[in-house]
Amino acid sequence: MSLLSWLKFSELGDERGNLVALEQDRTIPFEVKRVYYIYRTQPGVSRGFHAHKDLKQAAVCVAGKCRMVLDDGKQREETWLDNPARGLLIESGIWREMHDFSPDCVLLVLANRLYDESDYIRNYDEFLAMTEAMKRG
Ligand code: T46
Repeated sequence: MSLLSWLKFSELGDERGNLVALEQDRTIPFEVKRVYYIYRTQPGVSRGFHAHKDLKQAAVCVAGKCRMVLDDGKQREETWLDNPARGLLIESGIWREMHDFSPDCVLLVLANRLYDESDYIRNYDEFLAMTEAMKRG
């Protein structure tokens, strides 16, 4: 099964331009407790390199583009985030990396929990051990 789960947002466009509305439990399939955005990423910088123990997120590039890599410990998939009308759903227990940010990239992320550093797994070997432990139950 693909790790790439997309949310398609309606573009409420008219002659003035476009508008996308993101609503909890409607366009976004979870309770939205936190919103953050990543912008002015410096050339050549990659971000992420961690997983979350218990966090759902939806990531949408509202301007520009970046390349998102998702990894569940068994398979690794990547995609470009380059469409403000399309969000990528990222479930718990998924390693993520973001690469190749365009200079104008604004990556908007909605999350179902408040920030909690203890929810992060920032070591890849530790992440693999966690996915193995989950498989064993
Ligand atoms: C994720 C990817 C897509 C906070 O204080 N509050 C926050 O809500 C966030 C997201 C971060 N921070 C602090 C923690 C670090 O000191 O901001 C600093 C940068 O965070 P981090 O290095 O984790 O940023 P990224 O771009 O590697 O990862 C972020 C999110 O942290 C992460 O949850 O899934 O974007």
